[in-house]
Amino acid sequence: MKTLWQHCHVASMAQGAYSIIEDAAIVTSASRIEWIGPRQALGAIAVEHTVDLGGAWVTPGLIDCHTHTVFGGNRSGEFEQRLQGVSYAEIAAAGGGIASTVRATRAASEDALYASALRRVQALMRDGVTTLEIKSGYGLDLASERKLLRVIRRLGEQLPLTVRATCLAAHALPPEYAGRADDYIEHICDELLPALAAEGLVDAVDAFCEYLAFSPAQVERVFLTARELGLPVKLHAEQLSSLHGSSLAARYQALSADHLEFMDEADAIAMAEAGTVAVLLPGAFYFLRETQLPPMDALRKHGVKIAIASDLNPGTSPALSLRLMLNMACTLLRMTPEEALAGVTLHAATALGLGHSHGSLEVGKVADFVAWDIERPADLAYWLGGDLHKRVVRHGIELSD
Ligand code: DI6
Ligand code: FE
Repeated sequence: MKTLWQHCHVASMAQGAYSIIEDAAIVTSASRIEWIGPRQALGAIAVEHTVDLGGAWVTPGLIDCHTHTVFGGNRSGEFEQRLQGVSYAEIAAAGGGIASTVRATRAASEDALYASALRRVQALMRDGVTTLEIKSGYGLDLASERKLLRVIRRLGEQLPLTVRATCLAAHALPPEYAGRADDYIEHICDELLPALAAEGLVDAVDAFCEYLAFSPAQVERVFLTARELGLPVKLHAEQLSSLHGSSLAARYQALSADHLEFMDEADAIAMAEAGTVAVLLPGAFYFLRETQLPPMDALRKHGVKIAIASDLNPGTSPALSLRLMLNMACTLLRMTPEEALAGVTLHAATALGLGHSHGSLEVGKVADFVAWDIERPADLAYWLGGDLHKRVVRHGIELSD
């Protein structure tokens, strides 16, 4: 089916800039963009449908490239405790933190995990998200990680949404491996990852490189296994301290290194050379009341592509709005609204290995876009959450509200 979408302005985000086309037209053919440009340059064309977008601003569908959306329970009780002065270390020593989410996740059925994640995914979709990455990492054993990845696959099958599944088995040390981190890494490399990859449940492999999680040497073993399995890698790096995980990620041509508050200029140079995207997570920065900013000047100076994501997770970023993250990227990380929008479109697509097909509105790419009832593109980073009036098109088909 061929459709002409007109009476709109476009911020195509080609090359990661607004690339504005005023009074634009878009022609979609089945799920792809066949033509895009100024309306008066289109000429006569035979289409089956014409849609009047009422003067809306059209952007690519938003892409949330780093989330932990599937988990059991939540940690609002810990949030209350922390506000009363109980420290993270005390909460963790009492069995809280990631360990409590792992317990709740292991105990939950696949259907219960699906139902709770569905609500969160629907919240993200109300913000114009059409592509979503979701990590496992709260199961930490083969059966439980499989359960999470199956829920992630099911979300992608049931919803009008492109979902990428990342295996984050190396997120934390499960209790049955206490004091034996190397043995757990060996289990991931020898059994868990090969099995889940063979089942077609994994699109990419991630790990948490941190003094309270896994060392660069342990992460490297996971990366080598991913390479043998033909899977791309990503890394949680430099969130709380500088272990140069981001440089390690670059050495393995990682799609992205994420968090990065404590990275340095040498890490930025390594990432730029490898084309590894910097995924910044302003929700976690805010929720942890972090004061160390990622080195924005070094990232810009060396031309590292910067993506923004929600990091939606129960411990450090219970963020249900990607547009709110745009605002925080501007207010907290000092990004411009244009950089922030590129961070949830083209650069987020690249961080998922989808830069060739998603993330900008160009001929041949998928027709995933949002027509926003706004005055100018910066409005997307300006409003603090809320439900902006919009129409969402995925694969050339308008979704009902
Ligand atoms: N970094 C984070 O901020 C989260 N995971 C990670 O690797 C924390 C996850 C949690 O506390 O549940
Ligand atoms: Fe994360």
